[in-house]
Amino acid sequence: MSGTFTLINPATAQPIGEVARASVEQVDEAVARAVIAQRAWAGLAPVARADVLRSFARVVEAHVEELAQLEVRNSGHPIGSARWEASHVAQVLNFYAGAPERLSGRQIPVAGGLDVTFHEPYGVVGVIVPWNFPMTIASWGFAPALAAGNAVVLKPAELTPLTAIRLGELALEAGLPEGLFQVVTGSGSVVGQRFVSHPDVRKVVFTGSTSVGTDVAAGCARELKPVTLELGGKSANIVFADADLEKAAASAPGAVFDNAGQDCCARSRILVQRSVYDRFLELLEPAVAAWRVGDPADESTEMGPLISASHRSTVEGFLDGAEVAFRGSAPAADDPLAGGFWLPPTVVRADRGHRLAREEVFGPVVAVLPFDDEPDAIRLANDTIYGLAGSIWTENLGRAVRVARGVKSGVLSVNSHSSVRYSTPFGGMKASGLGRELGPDAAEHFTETKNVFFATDV
Ligand code: TXE
Repeated sequence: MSGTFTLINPATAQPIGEVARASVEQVDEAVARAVIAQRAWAGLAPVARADVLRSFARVVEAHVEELAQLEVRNSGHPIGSARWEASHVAQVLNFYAGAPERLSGRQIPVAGGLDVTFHEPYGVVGVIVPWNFPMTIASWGFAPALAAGNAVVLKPAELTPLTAIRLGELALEAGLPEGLFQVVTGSGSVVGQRFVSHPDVRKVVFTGSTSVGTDVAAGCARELKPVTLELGGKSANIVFADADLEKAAASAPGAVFDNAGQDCCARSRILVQRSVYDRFLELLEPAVAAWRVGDPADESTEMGPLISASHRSTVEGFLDGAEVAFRGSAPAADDPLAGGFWLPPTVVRADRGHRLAREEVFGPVVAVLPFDDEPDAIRLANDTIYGLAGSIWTENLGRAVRVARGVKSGVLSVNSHSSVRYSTPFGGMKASGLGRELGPDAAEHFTETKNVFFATDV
């Protein structure tokens, strides 16, 4: 299958361009080019690879505004967020530019000789990216993979390929060799599947839904191919009675409504200790009302539209029969942007067991549930198939430590909602994923250990 697909600006529902739909043959040609480019790349001195990646970082830095504007049009991200995302890509590249010269092996004491290990690149790595954070998630795969001596073929999501395509061009401008980092646009079932089945793609990085991720992992298992999975989430924001309630309530909207809730780390459940439940909701209501939803191009906007009409109806479906406590705003019917895929931020009182309390919504909907005590909070936080992120609000240090150890999630934050820093590991437990991205060890995850013994006996 080939041809093109049409891109839509989610804030206006208007078409903004056509993008090529690659065929299996075109994927195979890209992989063949990558195989050749990788051999030369891995043969370069580590400092030479580091220099090229630093140059790539600088070129991205010089194009932050252009990349951000592309993301505003293609994904509906508020311009302030899009600028952060583009700068983050430059920072990720800069951070992993340090890796080629730091991928040290070990010297292991053995009898009769010298034993050393090498971190060998896999070869070609396939990176499959979703539509929610097109640039940043792409960079978490391609930057450390390239740093470790691999070539990368990258498939952006069908809905949001524009920034990835531009990053592919900027890589060439920065001096990356032809074929080393290629962006192949097309459908998941063709391009993504070919990354899974192609014998020369030796590792796959997938971010997306848990159901597709499970199939990708099964396909990789058949090829004995390692896979990193970043999947869904249903993260809890746990607020204890002894917390700074004003601060916890003021920051809660950003923790779930950022990117219109289309964030794997969205704190889409707020668990509040019963004794302060009503007080917390009183404080949350004005914070949600003040959350600025509107034109993504406006500097003061905090939340844009959902990604597509069909995704908005999926999210709306979750609200059928739900007990809505209060809602924020969205462009009114007479607004020029009213045709976009808007949904106001929505706060729901949910029972344990309701699908809003357990399933990933991936939209601006948060479920608020009361809990009784510390063990109950941990039990409730863990009452989902997911285990990606979470926040704990308490002024009691011992409690913060106990709850952080008790919640089965890969990324937790106490008295804040931070999840992503390029220098710290990121990834999920349970159905939220397999493996970790970012942090000091990510480049090593794109290598295989080789052990070599040199006999010294005469
Ligand atoms: O994801 P998909 P979609 C969740 C979220 C969302 C739902 C669906 O709940 O509403 O998933 O989103 C490619 N082999 N998350 O449909 O289908 C696809 O082209 C190989 C959560 O966008 O999983 C795209 O590039 N690849 C998540 C990528 O996989 C395939 C982020 C993700 O698509 C493929 C995104 C196949 N058979 C969605 N089929 C998070 N939590 O961050 C599709 N793809």
